[in-house]
Amino acid sequence: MVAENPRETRHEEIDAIVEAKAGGVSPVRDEADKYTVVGAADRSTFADWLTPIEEHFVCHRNDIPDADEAAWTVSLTGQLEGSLSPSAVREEYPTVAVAHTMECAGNGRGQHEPETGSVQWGFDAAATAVWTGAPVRAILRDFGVDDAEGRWLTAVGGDRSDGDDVFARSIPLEKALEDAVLAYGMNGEALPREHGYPLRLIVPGWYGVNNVKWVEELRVADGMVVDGALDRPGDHAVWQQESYRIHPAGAEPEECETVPATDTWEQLEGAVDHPYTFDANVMSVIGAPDGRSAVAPDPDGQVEIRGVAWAGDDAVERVELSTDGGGTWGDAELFGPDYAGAWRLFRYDWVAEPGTHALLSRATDAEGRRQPARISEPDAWRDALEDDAFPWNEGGYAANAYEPNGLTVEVVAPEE
Ligand SMILES: Nc1nc2c(c(=O)[nH]1)N[C@H]1C(S)=C(S)[C@@H](COP(=O)(O)O)O[C@H]1N2
Ligand SMILES: [Mo]
Repeated sequence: MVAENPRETRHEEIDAIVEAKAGGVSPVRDEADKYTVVGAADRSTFADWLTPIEEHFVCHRNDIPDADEAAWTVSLTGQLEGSLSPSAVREEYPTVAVAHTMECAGNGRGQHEPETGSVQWGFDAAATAVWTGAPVRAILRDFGVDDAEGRWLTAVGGDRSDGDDVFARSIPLEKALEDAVLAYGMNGEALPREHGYPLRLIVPGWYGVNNVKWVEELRVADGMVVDGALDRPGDHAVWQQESYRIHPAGAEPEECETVPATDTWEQLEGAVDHPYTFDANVMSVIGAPDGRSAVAPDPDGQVEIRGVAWAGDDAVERVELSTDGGGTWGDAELFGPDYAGAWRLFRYDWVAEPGTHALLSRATDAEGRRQPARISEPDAWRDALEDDAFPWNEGGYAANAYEPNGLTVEVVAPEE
């Protein structure tokens, strides 16, 4: 495919990130060759709870700002007044660590048929890191905000677009006060440039796009960002009101200042016409075996299947495993760390006969919502949900169907 406006800086950035991450990730380009993205290189990322920085996917639109911590400031605007330096964030507020499963809202986009454009992710744009920073609650309280009162927090990134749009995202103030963090550390290390140095917002359990990198403005207002809301040039609401909304082909979502429900699934079920991608939908991925080489069962004839399951800021209730392509299912065991907003590990002891087997996992969240089997045809929209399908949508967002994430495994005779 020939790109119209390939940006050479993209390639240099991708190459540098891939090199720095030493094989843990591989590049995924979009058709316009405009976006820097890299995703997990293989399934092994989904066999462990903590994702090393080297295996954590990277997704953003514009060139990474050449940030200097000493010169960086965060403007506080709207109903806030003042500014913050990275050293003030570090020194004047408590330090907390939060576990967060970051999933790009476009994860699974490449599973849509027909294709939906942009980056064709499989299941590779998900990862769990422990982020260190100051609770947004502590900062906002210091600036006089105690109550959510239906208000919204907008974070603006310091990355400059090659057009005139501003990377701004809004979340309900209630969520921001509950557990959001203005982060400066990742897995115990200084925040890497490509992950948002010097400061990024972390919104536990919410899709990647809400986790604004290179934060240079925080704004409290009565509504979410709409065009013209910010005191700066450019288009302010592209990433909140146009992109990252779930809608059928040809629909043009209206700008909203507020919505009756923020849970993404609840919006999809009908609460909002063209849902916003806020908290992540229930998902699971098998990490081992990885399907790349044949597996030999242990002397008891067993193979351990292991993976991760998440459900945004809801809890994972159950993970089921099928080793016969969905004909029969058994319950996997959930184990390991259990933090709101982060994935759970699951394991399943499989008595594996030699031969070829189709493995599938499907998770159910605490609200009783189970991953649908497949992505629907383009014309089904919400009706798809009743048919065990995820609605095909034009941006390819929030897909959580389990069949496309399955794998085929070759089992050989047990080890003696
Ligand atoms: N400023 C800014 N923040 C951003 C983005 C961006 O383009 N600009 N991309 C978002 C998207 S779409 C995702 S999926 C996550 C990815 O975070 P990561 O690169 O640390 O994995 O960052 C989000 N934050
Ligand atoms: Mo994303």
